[in-house]
Amino acid sequence: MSHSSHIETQVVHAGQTPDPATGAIVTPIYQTSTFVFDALGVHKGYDYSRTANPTRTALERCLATLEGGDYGLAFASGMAATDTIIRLLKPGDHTLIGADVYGGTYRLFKSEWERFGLSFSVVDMADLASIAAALQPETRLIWLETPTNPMMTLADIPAVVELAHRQNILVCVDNTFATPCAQRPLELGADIVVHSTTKYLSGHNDVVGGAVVVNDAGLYERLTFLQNGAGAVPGPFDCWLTLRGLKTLALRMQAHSANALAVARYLEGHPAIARVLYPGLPSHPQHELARRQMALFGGMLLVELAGGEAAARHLCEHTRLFALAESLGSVESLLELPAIMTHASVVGTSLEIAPSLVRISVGIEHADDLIADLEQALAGLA
Ligand code: P1T
Repeated sequence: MSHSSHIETQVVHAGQTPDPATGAIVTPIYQTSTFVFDALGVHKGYDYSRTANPTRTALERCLATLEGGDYGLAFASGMAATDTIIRLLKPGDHTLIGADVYGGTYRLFKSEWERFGLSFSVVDMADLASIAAALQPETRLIWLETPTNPMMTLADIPAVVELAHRQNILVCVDNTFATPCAQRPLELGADIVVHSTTKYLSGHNDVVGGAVVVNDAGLYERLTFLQNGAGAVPGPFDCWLTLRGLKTLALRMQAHSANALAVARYLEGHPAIARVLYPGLPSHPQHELARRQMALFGGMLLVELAGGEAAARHLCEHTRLFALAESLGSVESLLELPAIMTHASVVGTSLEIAPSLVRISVGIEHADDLIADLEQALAGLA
């Protein structure tokens, strides 16, 4: 599959050819841990499924193509992918992370990686001057989420890359919220793309997974060593489910984005809502950057309830269609209170999320039904 074909075509075909043994059009689930050698030192390209498995290879090639990259690696979760990237660093190295990265990413920096001599600073990635001021001689990595989880803040990827590359600093972009349908960070100059494939890429709330995509052969070699060496790999069935979900990614992202815009506009006009943060709304402080950098604005939004924490809790507990749950990016609409759910691990730090904020993952149901559900849930508050 060439990188020049359209993403609607790539999601269906990239990395996948009819099965050489049977002609099966769908890549089979190669549910095997080991592969028989033809002779000593001679095999058909696979020897052990921690190292490589054909279902995983298909997924890895598909992910690489979608991100416009040369090399893809699949992991057992988004956090396993993140942890593997951090292992590229050595004691004494310094990383910049955004002011509202996913709580689990912050938690590992604070409670684990710091213990191994990896220091980090938290910066507002929307502000280039803050990034420049936070750089140290030891800085080796800038970790961006754009849009961020959950504040929906954007980082100007090419501008950050320009700053970073002057000092040989790697730029890693967590592209989970945007997906390659909306934004391809490698094409904007980033060195590494990371995903929780648990979210939009698999898209159906039925599998946990992660991915890394790079262009540099040396980085790929190191990451492959770590993927095999530490072994946080996904099983063949999980890879197959992710490939299955990916086939409709382009269609789903159109639906997520259209629904999210409709919901965002509705909520922006509701008296119980003090603020809506959605990159597709002209009121988003970085709407111009969003238009420049993103082909779609995605399905995630954040709302602040005028009535504070009590109102936010009320909304979370009174929807019927939107399910109260962690995670995001699936066909089903979800909502949650980051302060006590996904981002509980940053309570008491400068990254704390206000309890009046509700994160909404808009699914692909009919927009009118979603708005009617929010209407009835907010009725008691307006
Ligand atoms: O859950 P896992 O597949 O390990 O991915 C971690 C992760 C990484 N990056 C981002 C931007 C994420 O949102 C996540 C997981 N986030 C949630 C579970 C959540 O509800 O926000």
